[in-house]
Order: sequence, then structure tokens, then C-alpha cells
Amino acid sequence: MEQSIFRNVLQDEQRLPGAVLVSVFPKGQDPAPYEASLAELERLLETAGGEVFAKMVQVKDHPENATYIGSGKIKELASLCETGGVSLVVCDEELSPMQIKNLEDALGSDVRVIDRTMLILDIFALHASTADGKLQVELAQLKYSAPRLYGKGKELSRLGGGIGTRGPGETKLESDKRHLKERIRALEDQLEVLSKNRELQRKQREKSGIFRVAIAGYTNAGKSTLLNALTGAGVKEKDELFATLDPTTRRYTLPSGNEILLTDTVGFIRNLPHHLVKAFRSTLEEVALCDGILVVVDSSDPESDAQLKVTTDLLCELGAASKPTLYVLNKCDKTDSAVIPFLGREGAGKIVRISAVTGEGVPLLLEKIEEMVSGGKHTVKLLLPTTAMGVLAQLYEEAVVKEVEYTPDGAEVCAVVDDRLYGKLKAYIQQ
Ligand SMILES: Nc1nc2c(ncn2[C@@H]2O[C@H](COP(=O)(O)OP(=O)(O)OP(=O)(O)O)[C@@H](O)[C@H]2O)c(=O)[nH]1
Ligand SMILES: [Mg+2]
Repeated sequence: MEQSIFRNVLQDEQRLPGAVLVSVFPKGQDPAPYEASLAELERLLETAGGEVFAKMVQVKDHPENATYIGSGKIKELASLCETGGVSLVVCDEELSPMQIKNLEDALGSDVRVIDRTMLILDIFALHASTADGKLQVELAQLKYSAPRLYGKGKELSRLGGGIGTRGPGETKLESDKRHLKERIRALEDQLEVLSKNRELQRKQREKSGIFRVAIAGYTNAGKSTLLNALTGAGVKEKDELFATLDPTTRRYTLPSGNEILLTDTVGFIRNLPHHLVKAFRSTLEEVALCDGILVVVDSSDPESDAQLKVTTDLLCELGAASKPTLYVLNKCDKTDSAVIPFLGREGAGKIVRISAVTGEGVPLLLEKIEEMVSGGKHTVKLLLPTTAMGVLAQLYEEAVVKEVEYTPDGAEVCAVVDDRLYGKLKAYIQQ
């Protein structure tokens, strides 16, 4: 009996109070992306273990430099926090330390204000499992969150259940501000050592000559589920944002017998500040240094188009835009939609619809990966009518002709062609 009371008390303590989410929608602009971002902020909060008490939107020309929202809205927010016993406010944009301080001063000492990036870092802190991951999170928190945790001292961990302050560097964030610089330097040194080790490992892999494929994409697209489905890697797959922080690499043997290395990577998200991308360089460099990329998209998500745009922009920023890429439209078991306007016509031939859960489309994906590994070469069977014998001559010139069988109607040809010829010969290709 006593024990169950004890458990209840614990549960009560663990239950985090609701938070207010705040966003500024620019006047005269399409609110849709801002609405989507705010909905995503709610999911981020849930992933961090919190729940939403209310959402507050201000339509405004631009956010206030000093306080993010206007003075009228601050009053509204203050009374909302008071009525609801709310102790955490999360703003859906990167706030300056001064904006946070001013908002907190206006809202009273019981309310802590954090921004989208601090919340993301909090989730990273919860999910980091390797030494490398933990060091990167702590460093990013010290650089980003610490200057924003203004004067909240001892109450920090109580307010809002500690969301925004958790992580490997939790105690340091609260008490060690004086030693911030030294700690940052120490972490940078440790990361440097780890980075050198990784480089050695990578050189070994390069020597082995195995083709490296990175599985990249928006958070929650199904990257880990795909890696698990193919290799049984046992990576955590979960319906929450940033379930994966640390990359996992597995060997995989394609049906042809070709071996590849498949790496599951951290998910991308919109509005990720540039310096945060830099802070997670070592996690993201798996994508920058691979030989080919599978961009996984949750095709059942109404936001899939925007999510793909964020992903390709980030790939560009990481210098990986020109690598051979396949677009994997995942979760096809949940939707009939196969259209991603962002991919346009260029993407044709590089798109595969699959379900990592049911396995639908996976054999075709494997074929496409084979093609990617063999450098965009396609093994095709062509049926050439007598009128197209010139094509055979071109094949002898520009491709590898493996077999020719002459028939009364022309010739059946098996050849290995590159992307360019493949496009030109589509009319003759037999499925
Ligand atoms: N219906 C359906 N659900 C899927 C499919 N693939 C993944 N999911 C679900 O989508 C959720 C996210 O999957 P994950 O594999 O964790 O996604 P992720 O891309 O690794 O996400 P992060 O690591 O958080 O960036 C999980 O609940 C999966 O079960 C699919 O093909 N169909
Ligand atoms: Mg994952």
C-alpha cells in the first residue's frame, strides 16, 4: 500500500506542467508554414515529455526586437500563465538572450522562456547515447542555451520540469557559468580527438572500397525503420521526433552479392539554425562523406513537400547535393499519393515508393541501389525493330553489349547502358 502511494507521488512529480507555445505569424504572408511549424513545436514538446496548455499566435509585421511579441500580448500571456499555473513558455523561433530575459522579466520569476532550438537541444540531450553525441550536445547547449538561461539560478530544474536545461551538461548549465569558456574549450579538444579517430575509421572503410550509402531525411520519415528492415540493425524506431541522434552503420549485401555500408543518420527539421548544424558536424558528416544518399520522405505527411525542401537545402549546406541520390517515398501503406511537387520532373527515375513496414517496393529500391552502386549503369533488355538497327551500332560504340539475338523483326539486345543512353532508349526497353 505504502509503495503504491510512493509511486503516485513520484508520478505526480514527474508529470510536467503544461506549457504555452507562442509564435509570431508575419502579416500578409501565407500562414501555412508557420502553422505547420507550430504544430511541429507541439510534437517537439511532447517528445521532450511536456504537454501543451495553450497556443498563442500574434499576427504582426515582424517580431519585436526586444520582446519577440508586443506588450499587449505579453500581458495576455502573463495572465494565461497565471491562470493555468504555467511555468514554461516556448517560442517557435530563435530568440536572442535579451528577448528571453525581457520576456521572463515581464512574466515573473515563476515562468521560464525557451525557444525552439533550446527545446530541440533538450531532446538531443535526452536521446544522445554515444560519447560523441553527448559531447556535441553539451557543447551546443553551452554555446546556445547557457547564455539564454538568464538568472534563473536554483529554480531551473523545477520550472517547467527542467525542459530546456536537461542533458549531459545539466549541472554545468545551472551552476558553472563562470567556467563556461574553459568547459567549452575542453569539450572542443575532446571532440577533436574523437573526430581524428573517426577519420581513421573512415579511411579504413574507404580502403575497403565498399560503397557507402547514407539514409537521410526529415525527422520521423522512417529512416531507422528502413535500416532495421534491411539489416535487422535494431536501431530505435519511434513515432517521435529525433528518435535517432547517433549514426549507426551496418553492412548489407545486395541481391547481386555487392556489399554496401548503410548508415542511419540524425533527422533534419525546419528552422535549424546554421550554427547548430555546425555543432553537429561530426554526426552529419556521415552524410557529407558517403558515396550515395537515400533521402527518405514520409509521403503520408501533408507537409512532405516542405520537408523534402528542408532536407535538400541541408544536404546542399553539407556539400552533399551532387552525390548520387534516390528519393524514397516511404509509408506508401498509409497513402495513395506518390506526387512530391518539389521533385518535379528531374526526380523521375530516382523515386521509389516503399513501405519500410510492409516491405512493399523494397525489391525495386534494392535494384535502384544496385544501379547507384554501379555508377548509374543500367542492365537493360532492348527490343530493336529492323528500322532501328542504327541504335545497335550506337550501343556497340557507347555501351557494353552483352548479348544480341537476331529475330525476324529485328534484334533482342542485352546491354549495360549509362543514365544518358538509358533515357534515350526508353522506347525500346523491355520491362
Ligand atoms: N505506416 C508506416 N509507418 C512507418 C513506416 N516507416 C516508419 N514508420 C513509422 O514512423 C515512425 C518513425 O519511424 P523512424 O524509423 O523512427 O523514423 P526516423 O526517420 O528514423 O526518425 P528520427 O530518428 O526521429 O529522425 C515510427 O513509428 C515507425 O513505425 C512505413 O512504411 N509505414
Ligand atoms: Mg531514426
